[in-house]
Amino acid sequence: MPVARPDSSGARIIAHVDLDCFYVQVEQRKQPKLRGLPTAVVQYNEWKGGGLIAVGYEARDYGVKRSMRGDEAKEVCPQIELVQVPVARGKADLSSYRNAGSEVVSILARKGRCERASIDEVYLDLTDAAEAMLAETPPESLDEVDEEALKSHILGLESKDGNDSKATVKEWLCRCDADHRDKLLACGVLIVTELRMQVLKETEFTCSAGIAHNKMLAKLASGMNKPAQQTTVPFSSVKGLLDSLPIKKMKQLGGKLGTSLQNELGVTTVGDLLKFSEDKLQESYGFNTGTWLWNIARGISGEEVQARLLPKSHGSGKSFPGPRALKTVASVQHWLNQLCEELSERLCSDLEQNKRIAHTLTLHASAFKSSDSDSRKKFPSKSCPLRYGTAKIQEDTFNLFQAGLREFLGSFGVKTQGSQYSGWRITALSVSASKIVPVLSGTCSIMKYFNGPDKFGSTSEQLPDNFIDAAPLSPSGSESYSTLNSTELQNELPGEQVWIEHSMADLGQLEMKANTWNGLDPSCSISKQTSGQWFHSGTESSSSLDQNKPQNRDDSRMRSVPIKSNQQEHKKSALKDKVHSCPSFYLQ
Ligand code: TTP
Repeated sequence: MPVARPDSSGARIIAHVDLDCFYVQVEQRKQPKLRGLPTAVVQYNEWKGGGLIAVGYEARDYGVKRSMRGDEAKEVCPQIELVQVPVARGKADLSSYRNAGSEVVSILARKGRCERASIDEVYLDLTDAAEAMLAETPPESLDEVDEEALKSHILGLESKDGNDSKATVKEWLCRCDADHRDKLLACGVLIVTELRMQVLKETEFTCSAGIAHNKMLAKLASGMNKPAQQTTVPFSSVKGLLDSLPIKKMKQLGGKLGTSLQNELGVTTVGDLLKFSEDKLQESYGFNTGTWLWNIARGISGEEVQARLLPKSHGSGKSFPGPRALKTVASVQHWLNQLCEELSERLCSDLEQNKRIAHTLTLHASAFKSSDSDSRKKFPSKSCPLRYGTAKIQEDTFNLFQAGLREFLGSFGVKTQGSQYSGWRITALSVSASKIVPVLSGTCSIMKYFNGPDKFGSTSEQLPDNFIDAAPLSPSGSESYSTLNSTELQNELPGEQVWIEHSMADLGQLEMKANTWNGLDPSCSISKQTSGQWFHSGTESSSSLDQNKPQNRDDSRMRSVPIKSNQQEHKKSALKDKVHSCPSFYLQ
């Protein structure tokens, strides 16, 4: 539900930067011979040449669209180059795109507070940089303005007769009689131009940008002129922009709320909302949403740019449409293991590079029963505390799946074990890790992470506001953003939490000392840091049990232990298991 936030006092300069046909650019950088050719990226899949997920601008000129299959694209553009998304573990491997996005973020973050909003989108708060420029080198003092800045689009600015548009833009940028807001915006235009040029120089990627006084307007503007262009929204042009903007184009109004506004209030454009009083909107949609609607009709939005360079969660998912739906527990377990391997790898690299740890593991699935009267019943999402180590994640995820399946089936009473057809089908699976926080320096008890006062919610280990700025940028930064189409899921979805017994009853007593540590998890290989705070885990443990295999001795013991009845008996072995699953970074 949208929430109205008061517009911050004073003019802010916010930019929204969006990479152009992002996956295509990444593939073209890998294969420079594709540059300038009509190109699209397809999801691996033999059916009709796979689904297009990114279409280059040259291909768009031929009428190729993202909704097409590869075969269809070839019909409208026979010379199109179709590049397959990299595949790992039988599913799309997006790591090269994530890494490429991180490269861009690290450049953009140099000029102001930076929020990574998706795999290829960033918000920047450039207010301080713009204020500084205005104080030191105001645009009106410049003899020359960068050619690229002169290509900017300034909404509401008409080219005067006899003047080319660059001259008009220059005049607007360098006006000395402009009000403070527009002067700051002009500085924002110059700063964003510079950043975009720097991105091009360092990464070879082009991007488009919107520059405005708030996030909402900046986002609207960034998509107006693509590729490789930027659009600015002066305060005086806000009304004109919103008056004609179809209501469904506005962020958060593309769904049910937008439909209701159309059907109930006869609203077709954002500007139409101006006809309604705040009271009326509140009466129809509740206090918060009513105020939010009243504000957006006027271009008011106080939403802050969050300092966030790293993802809030990691996820790995896959869908199994139509005949590929999974029908047996064994096949589900196979795919869960693949997804968990990927998730575990990403968690380890986040830990290694950013010193962050995730607390919650969540499983989501889509399913249906083949002979079901209650076909709308959803497969419940399930969560539990996250234990590090691939085998542990696989084990816990499988347990979550079984808990979900039992609930999903209810009294349906179908067979859930074995490899036989069981009367249910799974059409999508995804596993995610959330509640990611920095590893506290000086932490020497693993209980902080495994059995703290609140395993999920009200932990005191909240992400500090300035954490992102202080943390090194993840070159493998992975996203919880919904960047994928329906074939590959990558979501952060809150799910119901389920507690899995982990035989952790008395681990709280454990004080682990670095010098006694030798049961390290091979699934996280942490490089030794010069500070001496980190330990190499991979080689030291290579001769111990392979914890990547769910069948290993520790894991099967964990699975077979009835925690409550045999707690004392198994305390020691469970403790050992936990120690084995604990990455070395908890120690110092
Ligand atoms: P977008 O930013 O939506 O699109 P784009 O960058 O390809 O093109 P544009 O220049 O119009 O912004 O998506 C970013 C990347 O996310 C895109 O290159 C591929 C991926 N993606 C999917 O995998 N599936 C999807 O359904 C969408 C919309 C994007």
